[in-house]
Amino acid sequence: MLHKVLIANRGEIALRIIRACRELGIATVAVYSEADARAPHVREADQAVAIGGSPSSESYLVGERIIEAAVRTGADAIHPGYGFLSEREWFARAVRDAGLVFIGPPPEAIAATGSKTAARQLAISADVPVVPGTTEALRDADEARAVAEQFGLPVLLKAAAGGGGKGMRVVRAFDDLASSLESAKREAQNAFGDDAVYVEKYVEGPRHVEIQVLGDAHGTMLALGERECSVQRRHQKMIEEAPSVAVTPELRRAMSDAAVRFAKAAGYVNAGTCEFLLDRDGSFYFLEMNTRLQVEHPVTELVTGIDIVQWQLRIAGGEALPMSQESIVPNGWAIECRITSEDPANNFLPSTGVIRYLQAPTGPGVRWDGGVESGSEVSLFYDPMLAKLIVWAPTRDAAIDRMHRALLELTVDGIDTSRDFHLRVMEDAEFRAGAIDIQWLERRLESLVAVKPPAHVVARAAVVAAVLAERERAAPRKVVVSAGTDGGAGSAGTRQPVSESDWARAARLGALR
Ligand code: MV4
Repeated sequence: MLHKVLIANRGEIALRIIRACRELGIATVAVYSEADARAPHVREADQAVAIGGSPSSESYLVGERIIEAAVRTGADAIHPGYGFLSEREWFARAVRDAGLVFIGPPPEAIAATGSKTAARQLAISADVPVVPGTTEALRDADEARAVAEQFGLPVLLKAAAGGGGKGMRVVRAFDDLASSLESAKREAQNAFGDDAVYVEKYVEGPRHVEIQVLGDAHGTMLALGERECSVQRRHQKMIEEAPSVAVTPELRRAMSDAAVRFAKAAGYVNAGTCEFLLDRDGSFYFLEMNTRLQVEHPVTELVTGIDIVQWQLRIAGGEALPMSQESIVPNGWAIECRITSEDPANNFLPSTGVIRYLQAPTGPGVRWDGGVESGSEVSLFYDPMLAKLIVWAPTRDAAIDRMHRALLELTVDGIDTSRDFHLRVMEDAEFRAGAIDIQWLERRLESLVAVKPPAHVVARAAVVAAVLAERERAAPRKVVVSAGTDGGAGSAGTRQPVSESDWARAARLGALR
């Protein structure tokens, strides 16, 4: 049983972990950088320790200072959240060496899954399907050519130390092999300090489907079903859902069994995720294991009813999982939209500034996992994800409708966000049909961000906005109208791009006068 947990993270995930601790009667210690001195996670924890300057290299990435803070405050465990130190083998080891519990897998399991080539070998040994290819780094271009001839083009060169698509090259012609290998090796060396590159057959147009696993220290390993994560841009996921339209109960069982076999072979304990490519023909291939709590864990929580973060804490405290695999069946549908401080209309350029006003959606089936509030300053020091908006409904159609409704309720004033982009996705016919793959978003992006309100709506709303601007002077921040950057007739003094749904809402509000 844990008594006090230090949370080595910030933002929404720090708050998520504080909430789980509080529900279990565990005391919490936050750590914070200079920029985060007034952040919500600092206020919500029972104690807080300043650990350094604003750049994460001076604070959230300084393992020894974080461990020191845990020892000093009498914490018995550290939860790393995601990102930062969460998948660093040395940190998990250092936490253990300091006599503390690392709330995550043993360092040996992080090591066993860290290299992609080693993970592929482990998968093969556990009878888990991988994409045809090599399990060793390529020696030279001649070997690359021989392998490509064996599997057929196109092939994908991948960095063994890889992640996030760095050091990856699709090769569609034999003549390009040598130069692609050179550039992949150079990029891998720069990104990871390791130029090992191997080769796989390239799978065209697959989905990214991952399986959440949860294992205790007593030999039980459970699969909590899949998440569909194909809606991503430049290897950044934007929308996730559970379950996946492409996964039948039979496929779920097969993928779940494969994930459990892999996790057991890796000596895994605690929450982890096996990533797969799901081909159009229904075959699936193991890609890699993420040895942390993931951003998108809430969609799994909502369809399984299992609180993954609570179980991370209980497992770290030595408890055994009481559920049976057969009892874990997804119920209904959950969707998550990542609300980021990026401007979709401007190539997702990061937006900074003070959040003048924030209104989070509420109501039936809505969950807001946020890390900011009205008055928060959004800087370039950290990840642009401000919050996750997650909904649950009995069916996928109802979940999409609910997400659209919740997004309409969301107001973030003062900075640009991805909100309008998410509204457009919820309105998209292909998305509603579930016809998505890992390239879908990039194909569709232009039409998703280019939507402009019809002229008659703008004309009507211009009048309404003037009324609301007047009302805002009377009751500041109760009503906020988004208006175009051109300072057009409808401007209420904000700089947020406007969607037609904003105008429609402004018109509705105006009609109440
Ligand atoms: C692939 C692939 C197609 N074929 N492997 C990208 C990041 C890394 N984790 C694995 N990735 C891919 N591996 C083969 N053999 C396509 C991708 C890929 C991808 C995978 C998951 C989610 C988004 C993606 C976007 C582009 C490419």
